Amino acid sequence: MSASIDKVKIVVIGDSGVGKSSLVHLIAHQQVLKKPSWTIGCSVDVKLHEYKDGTVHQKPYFIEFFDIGGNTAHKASTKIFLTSVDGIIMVHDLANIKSQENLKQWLNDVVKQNENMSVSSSDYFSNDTSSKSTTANTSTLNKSQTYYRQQRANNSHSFDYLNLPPILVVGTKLDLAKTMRNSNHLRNASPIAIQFRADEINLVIVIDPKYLASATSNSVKLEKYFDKVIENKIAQQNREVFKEKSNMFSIQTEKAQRNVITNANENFLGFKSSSYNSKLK
Ligand SMILES: Nc1nc2c(ncn2[C@@H]2O[C@H](COP(=O)(O)OP(=O)(O)O)[C@@H](O)[C@H]2O)c(=O)[nH]1
Ligand SMILES: [Mg+2]
Repeated sequence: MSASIDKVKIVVIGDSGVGKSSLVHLIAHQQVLKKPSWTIGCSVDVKLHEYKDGTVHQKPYFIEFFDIGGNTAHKASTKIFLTSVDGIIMVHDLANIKSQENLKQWLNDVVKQNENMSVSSSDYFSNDTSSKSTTANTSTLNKSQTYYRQQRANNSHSFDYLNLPPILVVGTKLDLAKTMRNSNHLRNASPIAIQFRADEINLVIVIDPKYLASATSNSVKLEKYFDKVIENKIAQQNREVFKEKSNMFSIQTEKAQRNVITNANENFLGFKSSSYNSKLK
């Protein structure tokens, strides 16, 4: 019996030239990408990952990496690759501070394509027009939705209200950064990783692939990150099933309550009419 293998989608974002394609190639093929070519649009690579390796819950998963071309000129056409995201790898060049700052803009592009990443739309303010909310309720929901949308438009870097999938921040070109006069920043967690409570690894990708060799602390972190992405997706799927079931349950309860009321009314009327009849006799 061949069971189909489940998959998760991870988008790899960051400025052009930071090393996204080199990173994805190294993760997926355990080899250095010799001559990285300019990524146009998006390229997809796949890795087979053992979820919870070595435990009774072990299960193979495909991890799909959507390596998004960093050229801003193609942004409009790459949007379509940013939907249905289970995890985000944000890549920046440790020798180029600007590439870290720009990650917020890249993240913003992902959020714009995934309504479920906004707490405002998924958890509090359902877009479901079939729900039986009163007119008054609907107008408040719309006001709140408009408010959050405006917030998002006004401050494109405000991520406080977001429901983001697991994020991994990867700093590349550690070799180049170490030779910089001021490399103090390498000792501490990066501001971007702190802001998004993201896991973080710093690497030399092309020159020294040993940084990701198996059983190194980086590769362990990476494996754990993939497990987290899968775990998060499973939890989300369970929440959706639960939501569906509880909706069904509330519809059934409502029907049952209506039946009880109708029966009670009928009994009451029946009782009245029978006692009335007996009086007449
Ligand atoms: N020195 C050094 N160069 C790197 C490293 N990672 C990537 N590169 C080089 O950076 C350039 C851009 O890499 P690429 O993967 O095409 O970046 P992308 O545009 O983000 O996909 C290439 O010439 C790589 O060989 C690294 O860790 N150290
Ligand atoms: Mg590339």
